[in-house]
Amino acid sequence: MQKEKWWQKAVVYQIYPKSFQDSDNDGIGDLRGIINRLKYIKKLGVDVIWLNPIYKTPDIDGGYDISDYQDINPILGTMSDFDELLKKSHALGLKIIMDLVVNHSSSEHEWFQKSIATKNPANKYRDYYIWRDPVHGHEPNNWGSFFSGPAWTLDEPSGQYYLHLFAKEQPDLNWDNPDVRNSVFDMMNWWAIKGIDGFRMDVISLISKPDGLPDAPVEENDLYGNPGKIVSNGPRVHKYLQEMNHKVLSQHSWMTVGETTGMTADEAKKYANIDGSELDMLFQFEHVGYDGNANASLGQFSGYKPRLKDIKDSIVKWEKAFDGTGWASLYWSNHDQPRTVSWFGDNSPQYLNLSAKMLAALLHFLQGTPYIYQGEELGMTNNENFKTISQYRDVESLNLYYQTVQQKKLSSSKDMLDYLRIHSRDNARTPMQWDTSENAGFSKHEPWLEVNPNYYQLNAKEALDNPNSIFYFYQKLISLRHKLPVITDGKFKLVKNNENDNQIFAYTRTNLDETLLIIANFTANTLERHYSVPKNSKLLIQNYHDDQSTKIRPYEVKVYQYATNSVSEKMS
Ligand code: ISL
Repeated sequence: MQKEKWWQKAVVYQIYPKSFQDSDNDGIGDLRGIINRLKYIKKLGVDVIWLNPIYKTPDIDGGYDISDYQDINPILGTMSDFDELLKKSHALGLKIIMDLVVNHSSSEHEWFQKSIATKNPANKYRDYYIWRDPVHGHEPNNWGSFFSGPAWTLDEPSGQYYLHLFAKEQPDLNWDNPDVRNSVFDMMNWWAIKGIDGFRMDVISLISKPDGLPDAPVEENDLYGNPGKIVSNGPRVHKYLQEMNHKVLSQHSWMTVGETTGMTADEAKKYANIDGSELDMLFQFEHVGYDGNANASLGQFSGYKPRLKDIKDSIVKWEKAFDGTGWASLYWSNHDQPRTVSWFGDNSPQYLNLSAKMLAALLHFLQGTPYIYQGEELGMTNNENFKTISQYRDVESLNLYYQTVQQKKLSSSKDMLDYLRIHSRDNARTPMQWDTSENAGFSKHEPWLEVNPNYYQLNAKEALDNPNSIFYFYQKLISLRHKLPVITDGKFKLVKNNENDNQIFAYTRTNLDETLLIIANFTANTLERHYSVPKNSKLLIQNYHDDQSTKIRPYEVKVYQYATNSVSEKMS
């Protein structure tokens, strides 16, 4: 039995700084805004704040294009604001983890500026990035960028192409170069001296490119190969992460979470092995990847909620995969996903509160470390007021629109706008809704991205005044995790015969002392089910005010608690 790590009991709150709180009224959230809201975060009861990138950036991709890893984006504040944020957070018992974006830098980073300056092989920075000669006058291979178009851009003066898996302003770093790795490790140690508490590592599964950079499979309706499939989990990724662990991570009592695309359970166990040789945990995307018939390049969408069965199979698979060997990250949403309640729940006035609480409880009783994305604790929704392309800011959404509608004419403008209204990353990035004042109390200036007009009904002030709010439900879930060891160490098990139930998710968590039984209705129907619950069990938390035993009402969730040895006394 491994000794429990501090982050195994922790709950993380994710902040997208541009959209959290504006303190200087320029329409963009900032570090002082976060400082001013620390009490709110503390009240929720979380342990850790994960900050999306706050570094110097031309901001082509929400700060995921960093031009100086050791400086702060002046629009968000200064290094002394950051120091103050860290100090004040620590004083409140809140840890801070930063985003580490080192698969690529910004094209404005000094390394790239030096890299592009000359083809002279004596220039040591040339090899910091991935440059290749043209093949038959074209790109070196067929890879497409994750943000549409080719993954290669020609630098005319040198006649070579550079690789960028994301936007052309995000050139990929060459991790096979030891100087690159050491520069990254030095930078991480520099932040360690500042006293941060860990890193979330952006697309870390993509850092080791396959030898020879072979062509990737081309999907229907696509002009380019999808590199995701062949770049993830490349040949030396574990070697590089073990080196990072040895030179940096093992020296600090941090938490680290790798964002990984294209993950399999076997591969994941190498990244997040409990032996601590690489990272502590991962974000994998399987459970947020079920999308009916969606096809981004045609702007098609299913319009239906993902099937519970798919989500359940995936959750069960990952809970089992990590059981005793690794550790899971638990999340419904982040800055790249639609809003939780709109996607998996029901954001109609009738069911928003109930379904948001159901989803929260379902996730927070699983084994792993839960992440709450800002506004999720209020039940913030997708922005149904996104009607024209000019309202969007996200590079992924804009590129998709221009390339599929205008260039390739694969989709009509209407279809694509319908698609984006459901899928665009900007749904998650609308400003935090604090109160009913101008711009939801986010800023006195017009915000960089429109506020969701539902802030009149849905905001933090209202939530804090209402004992039945989603906020207080999250607060309770977090405090239960801190109090009850079974939430951290209990064995996960699906309730018998629940595998094929497409309406109810029912599972137990059991340790030597006690058992929790979680029953969650994913639908707007009242369902009849018979679960055996021991006589002496206690209803630990629920989202209705009473218990109707075998009737499970729309989006109802209830969690029973009983002594593990009382199982034999079960009644039906
Ligand atoms: O956002 C996605 C789909 O809508 C993903 O494909 C996403 O691009 C992928 O998960 C990687 O995301 C991370 O790296 C990107 C950045 O744009 C995302 O915000 C970040 O979370 C490039 O740095």
